[in-house]
Amino acid sequence: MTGDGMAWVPPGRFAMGSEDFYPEERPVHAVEVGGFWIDRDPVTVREFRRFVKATSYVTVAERPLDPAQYPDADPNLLVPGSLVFRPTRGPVDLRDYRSWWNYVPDACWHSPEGPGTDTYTRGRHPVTHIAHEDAAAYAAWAGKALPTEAEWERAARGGIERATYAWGDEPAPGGRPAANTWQGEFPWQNTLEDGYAGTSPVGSFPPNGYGLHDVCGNVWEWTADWFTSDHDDPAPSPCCGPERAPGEIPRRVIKGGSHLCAPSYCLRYRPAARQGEAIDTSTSHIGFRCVDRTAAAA
Ligand SMILES: [Ca+2]
Repeated sequence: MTGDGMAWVPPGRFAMGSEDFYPEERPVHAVEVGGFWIDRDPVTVREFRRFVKATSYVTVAERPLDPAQYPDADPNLLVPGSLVFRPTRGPVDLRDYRSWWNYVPDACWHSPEGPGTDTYTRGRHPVTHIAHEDAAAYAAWAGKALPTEAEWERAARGGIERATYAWGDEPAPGGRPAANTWQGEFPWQNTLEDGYAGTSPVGSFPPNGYGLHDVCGNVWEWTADWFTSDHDDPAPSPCCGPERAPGEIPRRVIKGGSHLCAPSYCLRYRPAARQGEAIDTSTSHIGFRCVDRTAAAA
């Protein structure tokens, strides 16, 4: 399986994090990572369909919700579904994400905008509406694993130390967008300089130094790590799970930003950027890729 669509990331030390953007990325610190293989592209709709056909797997977004688990939720929203982005008609208060995120019943990986939508022309797009356990189930089936945050960030940096982006420090080298992000005023005016309003076929933008596509933009990608508010905050042991307030859904780290990242709102299409995502949440802009730590170097 390795070598086929995967790239080798050599063992080594790298500077993880950034001091220049958001507090959760601080401090920059040296991390040692063993060598591993990683998918060159995010897992696509076509690949995920193969997994579902082989296993009859049902994603979290397709399952009924247990009211006992969501005591504060509106019962009308306790139906299978997922969060779908919809642009607003004009400028809105950027602190209220409910203006552009909509819980859409029956939205899922094969109906990304809800009933009546499909993925027939999006086989090579990254799969979306994937909760953490969906990504982990696919990885196990494929004989792989989800990357740790450090593995993901080292792979995304492509061997360029301390650069802002996966390709260097310039936002758009040669005046051309280097990733599928959001150009214009989020969340209402998308000027589409990169050619894509939503997800884009994997590999539509140049690879980084390790041969990886779409590490910046397109879709956020799940990692195996629990989220902490910064790199000084020790991550809880994976066996114990994260510390959290009662009733709060634990969060894992997602990386890479998405087609919804606009510099004016969320400059997170960078290797150091990170967010905590509730493990049961799926959206139209989160996918994943896998690693293989077991196979030998090429
Ligand atoms: Ca775009």
